Amino acid sequence: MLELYFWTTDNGYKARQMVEESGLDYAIRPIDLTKREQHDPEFMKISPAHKIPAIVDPDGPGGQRITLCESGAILKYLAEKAASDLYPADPVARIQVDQWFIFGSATFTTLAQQYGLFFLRFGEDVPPAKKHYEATLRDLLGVLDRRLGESEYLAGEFSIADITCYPDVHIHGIGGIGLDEFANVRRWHDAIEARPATGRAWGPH
Ligand SMILES: N[C@@H](CCC(=O)N[C@@H](CS)C(=O)NCC(=O)O)C(=O)O
Repeated sequence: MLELYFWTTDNGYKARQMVEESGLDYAIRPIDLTKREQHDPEFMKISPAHKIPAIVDPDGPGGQRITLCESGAILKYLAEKAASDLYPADPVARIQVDQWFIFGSATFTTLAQQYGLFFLRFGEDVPPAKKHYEATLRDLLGVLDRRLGESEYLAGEFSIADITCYPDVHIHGIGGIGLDEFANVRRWHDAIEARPATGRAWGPH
C-alpha cells in the first residue's frame, strides 16, 4: 500500500488531498516536525532534504518500489498513476495546468510561507518583514482573484494547480488576512473545501 509521510502543514495537506482525490489506498506515516522526526536517517533516505511530504509506493512503474519527495512531484506522480484528469493528458490543457501549478508550487506557496513565518512562528516581532509579506500575500491573492474571475478553477477544470494553491489560501487567507477583498478566491476556496476528498484530507490522521 502507498505510504504518505505527512505532517499538518500546507505541503503535507497538498499531498494528502491528492491521495484522497486519486482514490488510491494509502497509509499515513506521521513525521512530527515539532519533534524533528524529519531528521531521522531512515526518513532522509526517502526525503534527502528532510522535508514532508514524501511517499513510498511499493507498486510504482513496472511494479518497482519508488520513493518520492517534493509535493509538486508527488501531485504529478499520483495524478498520472491514477490516470486522473487532475493532470490532463491533452497537451493544450496541460500547458495551462503546468503554468498555474508551477505558479502555485514555486511562487505562491513559497512566499505565503514567509508570511506564515513572520506572522506565526518567528521568535520576535519584525514589523518591516510582516509589512512586506502581508503586501506580498495580498498581491498574490490578487493574482489568483483576477484569474478566478475569468475561470472557475485556475486552469479551467479542477486540477493539481488548484490542489497546490488551496492549503495556503485556507491557512493564510481564511485563517490570516481574510478573503473579503478577494471574492473570486473565496468562491473557489469554498468549492474546494466542500469536496469530500478535501474534508477527508483535513480530517484526523
Ligand atoms: N518544496 C517542498 C517544500 C517542503 C517543505 O517545506 N516541507 C516543510 C513542511 S511544509 C518541512 O518538512 N520542513 C521541515 C524541515 O525543513 O526540516 C515541497 O513542496 O514539498
